[in-house]
Amino acid sequence: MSDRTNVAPNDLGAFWMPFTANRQFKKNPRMFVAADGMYYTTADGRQVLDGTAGLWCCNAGHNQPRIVEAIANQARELDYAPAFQMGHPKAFELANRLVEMTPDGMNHVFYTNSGSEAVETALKIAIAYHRVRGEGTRTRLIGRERGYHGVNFGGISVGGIGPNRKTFGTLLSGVDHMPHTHIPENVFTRGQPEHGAEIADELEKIIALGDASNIAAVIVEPMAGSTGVLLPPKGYLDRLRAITKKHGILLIFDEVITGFGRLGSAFGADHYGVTPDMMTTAKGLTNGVIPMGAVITSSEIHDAFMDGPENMIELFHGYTYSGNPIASAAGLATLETYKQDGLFENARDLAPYWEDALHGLRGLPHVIDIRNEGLIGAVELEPIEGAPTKRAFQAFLDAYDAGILIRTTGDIIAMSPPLIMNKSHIDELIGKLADVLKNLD
Ligand code: PXG
Repeated sequence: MSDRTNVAPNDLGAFWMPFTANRQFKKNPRMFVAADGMYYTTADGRQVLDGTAGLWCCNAGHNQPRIVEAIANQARELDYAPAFQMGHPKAFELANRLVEMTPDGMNHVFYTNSGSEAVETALKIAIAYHRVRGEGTRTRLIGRERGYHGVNFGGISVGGIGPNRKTFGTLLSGVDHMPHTHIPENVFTRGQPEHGAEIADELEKIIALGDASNIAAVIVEPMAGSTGVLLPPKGYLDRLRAITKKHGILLIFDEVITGFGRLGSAFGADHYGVTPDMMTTAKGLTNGVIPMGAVITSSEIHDAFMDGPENMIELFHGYTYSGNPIASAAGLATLETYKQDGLFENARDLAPYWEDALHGLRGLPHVIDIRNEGLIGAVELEPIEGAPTKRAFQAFLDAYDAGILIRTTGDIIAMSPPLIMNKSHIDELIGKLADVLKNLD
């Protein structure tokens, strides 16, 4: 077993790392060995400011005492309980807390272990929902170009990121994609862009072609994070809502990133004032500390399944770890922390300062766009000709050396710091990023 005095494993070969350039990483590994609050500690003893809340998930910062204690206590009290045909109190308590936070009418929670599983679950529920109501022809699913809905087969099928789909065969059949909302008119917009609400009308064309009677659901991220922070133009989500409602199509918001305060409200649905039929969540649900995801559905969807003989399973779906006790305890402590420490309010209060700091990077070399919303920021760099992604990846490496953690996707730098941050953290993060950009080839 390794401990803090043995932080450098002598063989990195066995672990096939996810979404990582394995050979490059293993030649020059970047290892974190501890974390507290806003900072990681590296294996060589440096402090690195977390500009990404891990992977958009540690919204309450690291080593949060309430969460750490809840996990330890739960492990001692009840480590695991079967998830099928048995229950334990904390899974129910967490579901109640979640539906209290979600928009009116979103009243039921189905647990998963990740955002990807939440997406698969929501897509399956959508198709099954129409079937139990006697509309079994509604099986088609509609996603969006540049959408990210995790990495399982349903998610990559409705997703719109080429490399995530390219090598994985036939995917799901019966899927269409709407166009993305990233248009040149909105460059350097602060917050939600003005132009592009009409892009939602493309959905009408897809419906006309496929017929509403064949379509189960539309899935979008309210704000597309992973693809490089693409914001919904003003009015766009309202139009999607109106069109889906008109045609009896379910609207799923994938809130895996936008959930739990990232935009300064509990969910993207609140932030943008549009209520979907289902929401997928994960990440900030447990502060990223223990894997857990959840699909939150309207009563209408849930109730449609509560039919037939009472001794029958209503939905043939679920995971060994659905509502796992330790994950549930972590979830409860996380939600309590958000509330007690006013973290969503902190995100909202800091957002203008964050926006100003970010847009102060305009004019630095290679910067071709800056986007922000809540405590999310993106800086898009001009790609090196013939070598896309290289410039941003170099920025990531330089930033790490300079003591800040950022993310890159393509040539876009994305940041999503923990919601516990303060103005001096913003100064440090953006100040160091400015130095990195000034010196970038
Ligand atoms: N939906 C959305 C909207 C996501 O952003 C998932 C589903 C999948 O969640 P899981 O828990 O299966 O990873 C995500 C995940 C990045 C980055 O750097 C983004 C994600 C994951 C890892 C890195 O942008 N999003």
